[in-house]
Amino acid sequence: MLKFDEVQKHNNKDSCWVIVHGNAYDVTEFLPDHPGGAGIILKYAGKDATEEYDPIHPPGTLEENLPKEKCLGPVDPSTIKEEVKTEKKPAAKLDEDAIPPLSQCLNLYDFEVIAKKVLKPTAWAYYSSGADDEVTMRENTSAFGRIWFRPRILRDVSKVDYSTSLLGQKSTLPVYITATALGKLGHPEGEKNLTVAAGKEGIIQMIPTLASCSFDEIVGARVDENQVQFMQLYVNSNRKITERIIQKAEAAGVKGLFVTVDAPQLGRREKDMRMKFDDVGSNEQNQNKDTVDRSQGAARAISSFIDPSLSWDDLTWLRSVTRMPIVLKGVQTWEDAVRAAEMGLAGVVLSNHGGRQLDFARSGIEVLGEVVEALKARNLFPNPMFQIFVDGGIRRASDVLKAVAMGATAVGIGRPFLYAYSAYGSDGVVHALQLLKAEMEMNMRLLGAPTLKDVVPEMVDARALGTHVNFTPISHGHQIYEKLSTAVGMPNE
Ligand code: 173
Repeated sequence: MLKFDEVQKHNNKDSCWVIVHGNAYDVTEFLPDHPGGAGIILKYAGKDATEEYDPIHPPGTLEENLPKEKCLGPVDPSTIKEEVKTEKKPAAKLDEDAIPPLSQCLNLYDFEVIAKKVLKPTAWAYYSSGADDEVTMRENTSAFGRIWFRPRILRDVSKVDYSTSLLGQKSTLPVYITATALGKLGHPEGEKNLTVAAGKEGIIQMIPTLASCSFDEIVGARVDENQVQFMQLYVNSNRKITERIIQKAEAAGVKGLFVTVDAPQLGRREKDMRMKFDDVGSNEQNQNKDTVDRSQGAARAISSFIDPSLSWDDLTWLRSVTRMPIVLKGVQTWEDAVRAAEMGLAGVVLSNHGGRQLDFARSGIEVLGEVVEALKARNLFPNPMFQIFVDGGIRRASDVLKAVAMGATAVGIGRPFLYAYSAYGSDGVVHALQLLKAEMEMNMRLLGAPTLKDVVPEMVDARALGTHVNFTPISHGHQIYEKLSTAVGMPNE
C-alpha cells in the first residue's frame, strides 16, 4: 500500500498526484486537459482533494478519464497525518475596515462601498451627494431597472465586438469617462488616474473644466500621443477666459467640446453643504477669490464664475471660436435636443448632472426615449453627424446596452470611476473597465447580438420607463410607526 509521504512528493506540474476517496491518482498528463484548468488541480498536488472534488464531479469521473495505470491504488490511512487530512484555514476574522484586494471588486457598485471607507468625510460628501432630496439621483439607477430585455436566440455569438466610435473617435466600449470636478479629493494623482486607465483600456476621458490637476498635467498623462480626450466646458462670464481654454484644448488635440448647459446655478447638495469645506480646490477661474463662501460646500465654493446668462444665442460665438465638434451636456427634453440637431451641433448628452442639479429632473435614459422619437419624426435620426449620449446611473453593461438599444451612441460614467481610483488608483479604474468589458461580452452573447449594430430597439421593453413611483422624503427623526413602548408589569412577567 502507498504511503502518504510518497504521495506528498508529487506536488508539482511535472509530477502531480492527488488522493480522492483514499486512492492516489497520477494526474500529471491529464493537467492540460482538465476542463476547469490545471491550476485548480495543482492546488491539491500531493494532497487529499476529496472535499473539493466531490461536489463537482459525478462518481466515476476519474476512472473514466484516466488510463488504468494512473490509478495508483489505496493510500495507507495510518500514514496520513491528522493535521494534513484536515488542513483547514482558520475562519478568517472579517476586518470591516480593511480595503479588500482589487480582485474582490466584482462590479461597479463594489467600488462605492470601499470608497466610502477610504475617503475623507468631506470628499465622500462632495462626490456622493445629490441635489435636495436626491430623488433624481436615485431615479437615475432605478430607471434602468424598469427596462427589460427581449433577447434573441440561435445567433452566432462566438465572437462579440463592442467597439464603436464617438464623434468619429474610436473607443473599445460604448462608454466614456465623464467629467467630474475636484479629482484630488479622492487621490493625490487626481484625474490623471482616469487618463492613464482610459489610455490603457482604449476609451475616451472627458477632461473637466474644474479638475484638480491642471489641463497640461491631464493631457501630459496620456499613455501615448494618439490617446483621445474630450473636454467639458463651463462657460465663464468672462468670455475671454473661456476662449483661451477652448483654444488651448484644441491646440492640445482635444477632439470634442461638451458644454454643460444644466448648471446656470449649482444645485444644493446638502451632504456637501454640511461639511465645512476648506480644502484647496480648483478655483483658478474665480477672479474674486475673497468672496468664496465656503459654508456652501465644495462645489458652490468654486462655481461662481459660471455664467447664468448663457443662452442659445451664445452658441454662434462658441462655434466661431473652435473647430472642435460641440455637444450640449445636460439636455433634458426632446424640444432642446431637436433644436440642437437642427442647429447642426455634433450631439447632446441627455443628463441631469448625476442628480446634482434639478431634483425631480427625469433620468437621461427616460429622456432618450422621447428624444429619439421626436428626431425620427423629423428625419433627424439616425444621423451619424448628430450623436446622442446618456449619463447618470449607469453601473452595469446591461445598462449600457439598454441605452444603446434605445439609440444612444455611448454612455458616460462618472462616480464609479472616481470611487475606483479613490480606493485603488488608476489600477482600480482599469479593473472597473475590465469588469464592464466582461459584462458586455456576456450580455451581448445572451442578447444574441454579436455587434453593437445588432443591439436594436426591439431588444428592450421600455414601456414602464415613464412610470414614476411617488416619493415622500423622510423627515428628521419622524417615523410613521413609532416604536411600541415595552410594556412593564404585564401579568406574566
Ligand atoms: O457637479 C458638480 O459638482 C459640478 O459640476 C461642479 C460645478 C462647479 C464647481 C464644482 C463642481
